[in-house]
Amino acid sequence: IPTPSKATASIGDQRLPHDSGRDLAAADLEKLGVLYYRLPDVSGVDELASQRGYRNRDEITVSPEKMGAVYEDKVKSFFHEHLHEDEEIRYIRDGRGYFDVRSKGDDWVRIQLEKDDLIILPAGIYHRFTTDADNYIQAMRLFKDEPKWTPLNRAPELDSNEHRQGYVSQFLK
Ligand code: KMT
Ligand code: NI
Repeated sequence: IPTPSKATASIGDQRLPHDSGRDLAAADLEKLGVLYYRLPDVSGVDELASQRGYRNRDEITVSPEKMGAVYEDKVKSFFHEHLHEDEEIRYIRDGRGYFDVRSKGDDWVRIQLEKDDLIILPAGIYHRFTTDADNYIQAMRLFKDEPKWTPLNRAPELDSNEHRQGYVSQFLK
């Protein structure tokens, strides 16, 4: 399946495409433990959620209209490289944005997402998020009971974090 995925440069405006011209397939993402689905019908999300034991969901709109003065700070904080100790599942309902994940060689891989795209980032993967130049995305966030979405910013100390170690041993060896 061709995915709307591109690699990215590490410099310049985070909201520009940084398109390397090298397309990725869903299989390339799978090797990094990242799952990508195109789900035009919300029933596909319901099915996936029940299979994986996700009973809760909410929606977030990231835009200057919705967030007001804190928008720019929020977007900067989402773009700080981090990991989580739980998976992160996002289902895009409107607008567009980019999730960047680290490749095996520690390069950034940019994943462009739009309405009806669903992405699952495994626990322990280093990543970041940004809106694009349109400054608007609406996303459904799926979670179990108490989501552990605290971003742990990239740091050498995290090499000994059990969730990081689990990710590295499963996907980066
Ligand atoms: C995240 O985890 O970075 C976010 O929730 C960003 C907004 S959802 C597209
Ligand atoms: Ni995150």
